[in-house]
Order: sequence, then structure tokens, then C-alpha cells
Amino acid sequence: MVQNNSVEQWVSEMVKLCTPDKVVWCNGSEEEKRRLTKEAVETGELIELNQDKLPGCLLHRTAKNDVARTEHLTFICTSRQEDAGPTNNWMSPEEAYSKLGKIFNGSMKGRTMYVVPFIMGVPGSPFSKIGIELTDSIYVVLNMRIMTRMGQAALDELGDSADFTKCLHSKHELDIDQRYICHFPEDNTIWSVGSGYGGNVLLGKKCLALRIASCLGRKEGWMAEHMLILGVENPQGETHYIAAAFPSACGKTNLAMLIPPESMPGWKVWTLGDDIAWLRPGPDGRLWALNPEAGFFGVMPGTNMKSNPNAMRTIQKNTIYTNVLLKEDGTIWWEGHDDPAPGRGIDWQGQPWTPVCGEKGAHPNSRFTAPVSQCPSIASNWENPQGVPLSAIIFGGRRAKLAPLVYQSFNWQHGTFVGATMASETTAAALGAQGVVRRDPMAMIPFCGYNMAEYFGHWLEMGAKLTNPPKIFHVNWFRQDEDGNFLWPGFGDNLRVLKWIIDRCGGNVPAEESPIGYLPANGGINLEGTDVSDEMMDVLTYVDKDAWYEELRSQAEWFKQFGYTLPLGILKEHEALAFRLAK
Ligand code: O2Y
Ligand code: MN
Repeated sequence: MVQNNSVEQWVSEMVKLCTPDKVVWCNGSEEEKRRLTKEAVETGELIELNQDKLPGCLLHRTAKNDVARTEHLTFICTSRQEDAGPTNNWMSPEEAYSKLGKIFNGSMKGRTMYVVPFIMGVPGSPFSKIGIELTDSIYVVLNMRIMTRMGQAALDELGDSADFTKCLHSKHELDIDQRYICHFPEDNTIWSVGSGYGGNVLLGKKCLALRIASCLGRKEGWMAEHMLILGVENPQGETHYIAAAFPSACGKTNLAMLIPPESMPGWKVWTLGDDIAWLRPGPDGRLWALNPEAGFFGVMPGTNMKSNPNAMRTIQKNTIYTNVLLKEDGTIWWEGHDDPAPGRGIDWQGQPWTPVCGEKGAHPNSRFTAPVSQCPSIASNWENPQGVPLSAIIFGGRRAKLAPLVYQSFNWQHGTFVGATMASETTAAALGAQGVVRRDPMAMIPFCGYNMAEYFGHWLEMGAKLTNPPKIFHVNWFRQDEDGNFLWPGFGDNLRVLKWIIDRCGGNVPAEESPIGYLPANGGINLEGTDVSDEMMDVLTYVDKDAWYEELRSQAEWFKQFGYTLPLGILKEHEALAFRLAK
């Protein structure tokens, strides 16, 4: 079935290490899906939901201590520590292979090893990369089947090449003390052990498509970014493509699936991706973007018909739900659902639940895995092997006071600096103090597979290759007034800001120059049909110089960790901001 010596040799080495009872090569067929689903339902790994109401849908519960990515157990394993940089956990490859090798040793005894070939990207695309994940989890196989182009197509695409990412995963004992997610960029290899949850185990996603791909992109002249991709179609039928990076939990999926407000007739937003974008310079000097994933792994709590109707429609069939509440009728519920809490159910830990029991029904990081193709707003060209040309890149964060609703950078270098200084305030949703500013450059802090200072340098080099680069903007949907009320309505009304961005790209609307960038001029953003007054808009676009001086100091403090490796272009932009603020 496989005629690829490198694949066969590697699989047989890993079989020797993990000693599974059985090895099953996955081809991605419907028959295979049915067979694996049946087996997992029989063992209780998956629960079949009400097939009349939620056809093809399944529920999975993870271990209590295994409900999110574990960043402190995630390592970049390079020969030299400086190649991982100060923002990553580092382990030497020798230590990592030895430590994890001991855990993997015999880890699949009594289990089946599934061989899961997958494509990140579209078959036949110059963007695409092949991975092969070996796993002892049917949940992983079925998720990878949604999240990637999985099965025979990947082996066909690989042919007899040895150019694939070697991904090894075992749940082992789901013991947090023996949990590691290790990346070996020098060997194009990922080893993940001791977890059965999401980003830790669906190795095509954060591990390959961001951490390993960021290293490959740097070597090969492209970029792997933590960005959604969307198309905005104006009433004249012209579509502009935008990629946007926000830290986790800032609403990327909601923005990617935005529904235009009624007061903007004729406007449409098309979804191409909600989490990851691979960006390449095209022969036309523009930057082209492709979503390498085939599925969404979206957060459940707060998803409803107001916040994201397109997501709600996407997840009505063929969806795997993780850690939500199971209702008596075999459907599901989560906090923030449109329906009121059911009278009783089984919570994400498998325990009987009532609304007054004091526990969450669904875990705050409960998830859905659903095919991108089921999204009602999916762009017809989302699988174009060349990607789509970007007009704009947006960076964003959650800042109660500092950052205006939107501003445009002066040029690519300044835009790179805006991305490099991205920050977001913590919310009640995360553990720890609220309102603490966390730096998350380009939303890549947890996902950059190499030294972040060099990553900034790569951004600057990529810009130099583009004769027609996308314009770079910053948005902040979360600015508050003195009483802590949000000033901007958000959701569908964010399209008003996207329209301003597109108008700026086309040179169709004037702007006001400020020390931090170009701001919307009076009346530049169409507020018709909103409750946003001109006074509120003044606050939304206000640049508080004192606060920006403080920001400047905080940026300098944060940059210190990179020492002399910080690119000159970033230092120059920091100085230029200081100069403009002092003027
Ligand atoms: O906790 C996890 O494993 C998932 S985190 C996640 C899932 C989908 C998209 N983005 C993220 C993220 O943390 O950025
Ligand atoms: Mn993400």
C-alpha cells in the first residue's frame, strides 16, 4: 500500500519503540471513518449524539487534567538554545529524545498505532506540506480527518519523497508529569506524549502548521502566521482579502465568519480560515495567503446565534464536540448557548449536572471540530492552490484604554513594529490577575518555532521582497469608557472598520496622521445604523500621549530580553515612535 522507503523505515522504527499490538494505516475513506467511530463508541472513547438532531455528531470527554494546550510543557528542541530564543521553552534534542524516548518506550502495548498521513494545504499547491502522525487515539484520527486532508491523498502527494514531518503521539497514561510536546525543527519532527487534547495532539495544527512551519517558512522564504483569512465583497462585487492576527480568545473565529449589519446592504464577508495562514510572495509582488487547515477547532462557550450564527450553522452535522454538556435528549449545551440551561444533564467530566450545582456544564475551553466546507460563508476560492492576494493585514488586541479602534501603520517596517509590540489585557476567562498586559507579538508567542527576534527580522526581509505589500493595520474592539463600558458594538459592526481599511488600501478615504499611525478622519467610518455617537468615536480614536509614553517604556522593557539580536528596523521604529510622541 505504501511505496515510500523513508515512511516505511520511520514507521517501523517507531513501532519498535512504542510496541503497539497492531498497526493500522489510515486511508481517509468513509468506510474507515464508520469503522473507527463504531469502535470508539463501543469503548466509550466517543459518545454518539442524537443522530436526528445532530447527524454525524459525536462527543468526547478528555481527562480532567487535560483540557487545554500546556505551554509550560511545550518545547523547541534545537542544538543551540539561542535558536529557540528567550520566549520559548528549550530542551536539547539529545535530552528530549532520551527523556521522551523512555516514556514512549512500550507506550502502545495493548493498543493500536494508527498511521495518519495528512496534507496541510491543498493537494497540488506550492504551499502544501505533508505530515504523518502516528497515534494511539481514535479521537485524534477522527479529528485529523476533519482538520486536514487526511489519508491516501497525502501519500499520493508525497510519492517517494522523504520530505514529510514525522509526528509521533501517544496518550500514554495521560499523566501531566509525563506530558511533553516537543518540536525538533532540525529533524522536521514532533513528539507529543501524555495528552489527548486539542492543540497538544492534533499535530498538524499548532505544532506543524505554526511552530515547524514558521521554521520552514524562514528557510524557504514564506511565513506561517496565526491569522484568520477573510474576503470582504463590496456592493459592486469586488472582493478584498484580509488576514488578521489576534491573541487566542480575542474573537478570530467570530471575525472570520462575520455577518454584515442590515444597515450595510450589498456587503458580504467570505470565510477562508479562522486560525492559521500561510503567506507567500507571488510573482506579482503581492502577498498571497492560504489556510492550510480543512477544519475549525473552535471554542464553544459564548458561541451562539448572536455572536456567531455561521459557526452555529457549521456545527449542526459531522462535528466532534469536546467537553460540552450532554443533555437528556442526546444533544448538547454549553455556557453562552442560545437555549437556557437544561434542567439536568451530564457535565464535561461525565458527572450528573444541574444549573444549581455550582459547576460549569461545559469546560471553558470546550471545543467543536467541524469541516470548513460546512461553513455557510465559505469563500468559493478557499481551496485555490495559489491562495488569495492580501490587501491588508490586521493586528489586534484587547486594550481597555490605550489602542484606538483602528489605525494604519505608515509602511511595512512600521507595521512589523506594530505587530511586534502587540499586546492584550487578560480577562476573567483566564487564570490570574485581570487587566494585566501580556505581550504577544503577531499573536505568535506560543507558536513561533524559533527565536522571535529573528522572526521579526524575517518579517522585515519578506516586506523587502514585496513590490505591492498589503497595508498593515491595528484594531482594538475592546476600548472602554471611564465606567468600563465597551464603546464599540463589535460583531457585525466590525465590518465598518474593515470597510475603512479597504478604503484606505484603495486610497479612497482621507485619514489623520497621529504619532502612532493614520487614524480615521471625522466621518471616515460609517456609523449609520449604530448607537455610536460622534463623541464616542472621538474617544475610540483618541491617542493619549501619556499612556503611549508608558507603552513605549513597557515595549523597551520587553525588547530587552532579545539584546543585540533585535533587528535594527524594530529599534528604529521604536525610536521613531518616541520622536513622534515628543514632537
Ligand atoms: O487548547 C487548545 O488545545 C486549543 S487552543 C486553540 C484552538 C483553536 C485555535 N486556536 C487556539 C489557540 O490557542 O490559539
Ligand atoms: Mn489559535
